[in-house]
Amino acid sequence: MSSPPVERVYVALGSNVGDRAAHLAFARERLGALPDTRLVAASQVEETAALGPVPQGRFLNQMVLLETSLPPRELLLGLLELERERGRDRGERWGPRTLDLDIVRYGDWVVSEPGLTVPHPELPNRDFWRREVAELEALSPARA
Ligand code: PH2
Ligand code: MG
Ligand code: MG
Repeated sequence: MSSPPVERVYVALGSNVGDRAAHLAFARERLGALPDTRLVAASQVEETAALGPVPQGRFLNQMVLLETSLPPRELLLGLLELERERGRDRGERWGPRTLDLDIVRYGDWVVSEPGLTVPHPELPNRDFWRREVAELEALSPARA
């Protein structure tokens, strides 16, 4: 029997409420423990000014590289569950959050479905995401 393909997936971590570093540490640990998933590398943690229309506190942001055979929708459900466990309140769009986990790239896949757009549409607008992805590509180059 053939095994499902493993994809390289970039997931962005963000937090600007509560113990931000602890929320990111929780995410790194639990992402690596998702089924059929391995955490390959993590970028530096960066403190960033909040982007967008809502005035709010500064974020800690970080990117991780996963290898996973979970399909994108299943991975997304796993991310949403981790956000919930960290008490994420989904009240205000782009509002403050304990933990935000976004699929930024899923291999070379292009997905456009309700609640799931890959690559993430904000990737071109976020210098820190592009810097973090480049850092991870250097740490763990994709095999040809
Ligand atoms: N996420 C947002 C809105 N604004 N700003 C920064 N600096 N970092 C984020 O991760 C972020 C944001 C919505 O997801
Ligand atoms: Mg986000
Ligand atoms: Mg999100």
